[in-house]
Amino acid sequence: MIDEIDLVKVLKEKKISGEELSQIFNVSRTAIWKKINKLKTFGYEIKIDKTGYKIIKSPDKLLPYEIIPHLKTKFIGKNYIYFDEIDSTNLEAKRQQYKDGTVILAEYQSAGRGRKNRNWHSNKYKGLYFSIVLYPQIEVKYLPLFSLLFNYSIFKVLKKILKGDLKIKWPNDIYLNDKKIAGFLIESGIENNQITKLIVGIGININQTLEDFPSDIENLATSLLIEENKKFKRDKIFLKILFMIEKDYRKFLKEKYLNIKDIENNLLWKGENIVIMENNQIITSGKLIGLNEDGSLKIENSKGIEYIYVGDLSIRFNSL
Ligand code: BT5
Repeated sequence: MIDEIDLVKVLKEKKISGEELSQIFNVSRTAIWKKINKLKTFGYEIKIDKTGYKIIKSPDKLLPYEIIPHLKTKFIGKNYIYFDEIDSTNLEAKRQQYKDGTVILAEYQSAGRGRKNRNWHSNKYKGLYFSIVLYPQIEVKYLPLFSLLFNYSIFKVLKKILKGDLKIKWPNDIYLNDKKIAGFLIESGIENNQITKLIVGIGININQTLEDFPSDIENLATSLLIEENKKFKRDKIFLKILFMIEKDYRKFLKEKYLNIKDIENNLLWKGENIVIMENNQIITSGKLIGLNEDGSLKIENSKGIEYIYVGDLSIRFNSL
């Protein structure tokens, strides 16, 4: 059996003959030739001449060969499941009993989902669409904090590489210059008051252009490319995110504590008048004060302080 990850590594390092490759991997030259052809179908540009093979260009894809050798994590992503296309990575995470830390990524989702069965739009090879499978075994009261925990992990990674105005929108989104660049769909399995399983679905718009977004979200959605006027390396961002998520997740499980103030300081619409909607109905409104220790949102209105546990936020315009 040829370890394809090793083969790609060797082919990237230097030009190497078929003879040498068959010795290294202890297989026939025909077997090597077949693997080379397989890599070509993935988009690798391989220079082939009488003296050997060399990868001269790798495809802009998040293939296991491009991710696994560069992972800096202890368990998240070690089991990395890659799809060129799938219906939804969250659905896939539910179809099988994947082990702790499994990351399922798709270049394109034909039925990407948001919360409440809303739709998540993906553009092939332009965003990050993935789900992480975790088995935290922690009391259910911590569930609302997980959205904020992962949201803040991603926020920190993006903050380091972006110039624009990055904000956390409670509870599940990240906004850049007042438009949505990322959303989370966290699904959980609960038994005996314990969170036994978490499926953390994450969608991030990276290299989309304006034309890539359908008309129903063109005023709401944006990408890193649109806002920062440059193309980003998806693999680099993805690897950093997995590292940060693992670090924050492990710390949280150990300490059972999240520094809400850090998140609050970066909250979208803090101090502004907002409305809270559920199923397209306004359920309440008020001034956004901040976050409570349990992850709920704190607003102030004529009734005093209200704590919000579910709902979608929007800014209050004068006409409302
Ligand atoms: C979310 O829901 O924002 C959660 C999105 C989670 C997507 C990931 S991708 C990997 C994993 N597999 C899945 O199937 N899903 C997860 P919500 O807060 O309900 O927002 C959904 C709304 O965001 C939609 O109704 C649109 O208005 C808007 N939207 C859809 N696609 C978008 C995009 N690419 N960028 C920005 N906004 C989008």
